[in-house]
Amino acid sequence: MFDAEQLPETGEGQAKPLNDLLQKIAASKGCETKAGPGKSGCGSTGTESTLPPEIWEKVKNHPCYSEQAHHHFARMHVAVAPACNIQCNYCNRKYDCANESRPGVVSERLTPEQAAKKVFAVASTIPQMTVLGIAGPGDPLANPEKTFKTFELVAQTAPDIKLCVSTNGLMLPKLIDRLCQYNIDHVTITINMVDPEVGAKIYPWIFYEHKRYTGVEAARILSENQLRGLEMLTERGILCKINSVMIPGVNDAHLVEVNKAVKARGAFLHNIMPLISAPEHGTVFGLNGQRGPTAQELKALQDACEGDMNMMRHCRQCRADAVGLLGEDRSDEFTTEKVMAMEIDYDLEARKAYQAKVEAERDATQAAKADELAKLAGENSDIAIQIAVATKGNGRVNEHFGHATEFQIYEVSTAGAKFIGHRRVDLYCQGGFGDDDKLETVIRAINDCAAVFVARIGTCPKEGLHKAGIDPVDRFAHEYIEQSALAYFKEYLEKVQAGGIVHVARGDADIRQGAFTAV
Ligand code: CLF
Ligand code: SF4
Repeated sequence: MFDAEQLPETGEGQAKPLNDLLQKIAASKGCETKAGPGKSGCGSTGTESTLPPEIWEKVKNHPCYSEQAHHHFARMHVAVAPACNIQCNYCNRKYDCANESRPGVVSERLTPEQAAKKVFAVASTIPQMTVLGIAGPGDPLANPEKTFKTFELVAQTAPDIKLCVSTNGLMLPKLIDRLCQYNIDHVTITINMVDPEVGAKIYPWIFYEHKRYTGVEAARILSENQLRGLEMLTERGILCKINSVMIPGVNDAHLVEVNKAVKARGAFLHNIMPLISAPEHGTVFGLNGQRGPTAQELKALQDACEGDMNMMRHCRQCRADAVGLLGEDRSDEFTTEKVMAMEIDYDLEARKAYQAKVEAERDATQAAKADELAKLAGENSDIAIQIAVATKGNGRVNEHFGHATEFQIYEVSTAGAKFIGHRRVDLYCQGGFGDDDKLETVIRAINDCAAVFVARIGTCPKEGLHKAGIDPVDRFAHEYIEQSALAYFKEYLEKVQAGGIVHVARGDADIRQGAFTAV
């Protein structure tokens, strides 16, 4: 807990353009969602009880399509697709596709055969790895032979692994039949605009049907193919997620229109990601000083777009060769050299048995959350707080403060505990001692939170957090996150009601912008 006097001054509130934007978004609520095969009003927070059985079956073990699943199930990417057919102003082609990866990341490129062996190696070592995605380093559908060959090889040996692809959408209408042939039932399309005038500010050129197009014409062709491709996919019952990069002053207000357009075409999930932009990325936006959104600007847009189609908030902008749970990266354990030397035993039954245990753990997490929420029944308060959590996965508070490379953020109110995002941070612990500069960056990253839950924390960072008005809490070590957050919130409300503390809205927080070369 904290005293009101310890709190830093609250920011002056949201900038005017953002308020205008929110009004516009509120007006867009209730827009038509055309139902169709494979679609549902629920998204990444959907559960077994809220989703149709056939949709639940598709999302229950997919860490990107189900927020619950992302605490327990892993994905992997193989970097088999180097070429790209468009140019985005937030991308430097020296690095991985920035539509799914953070800028500045370079993945190890593989042939389809190497990729397939890597998939079997990872699946044998990490039985909770349920999804293979191809997301770069360029555009998978600009490299159809390599992409489809990889899927074909994997499907032959590992039929239990879900196949997933992420694309800029330019080639979708032309490749839709081949895509269906390979049983790919999750497709992500990055759609940043539905107005070519906006698109011209994001895409300087595209290469289509042996010809280079520029400006508004390029954006128009891209947009038409993206929306047509989305329609064709949903007509065929393929679950579609839309990624959009939020670029303040360029497409932030316009993403409302994008949200409406993709909802109307049956998209399952919308993932609005922050632009990550810094000069060292060498991108057009990085070099011209284009900023990314703050944490609260991003949240406000996600909240306002959240209607019939839920928003994905747990995306980690993974690298094109990522391996492991979202937020962790085990790709170093599976370099080509190591994989080629591995003896692989692909044991389907052992994988199924392990995954059944993981599902039981997930069900226990949900039951504990429901029990705790029942204790808040009858409380009548409009207070909501945010809590940052250090976790290694499994839905538990199980990471030390100093070892955390990210914090998961939950919003807690009488309505429940809801995952609303994550914040990447510099490691505080530098091998035996804490770094005060790093503590500053951690505090800026979670400055909108009232508390931080950790498995363990030292005296120095505790004091720093207290001074910043953030309550460091280690008494829920190894407990379930959401159950703990609700228990904390109940005590918080009781203290507010008893006059022990004064609830004050927190300020904004930073989304880290620098280049990432690690996870
Ligand atoms: Fe990969 Fe993308 Fe499939 Fe997931 S990632 S191709 S849908 S398996 Fe997931 Fe990573 Fe975000 Fe992508 S967290 S970048 S949304
Ligand atoms: Fe880069 Fe991906 Fe855009 Fe191609 S689609 S330019 S790889 S961000």
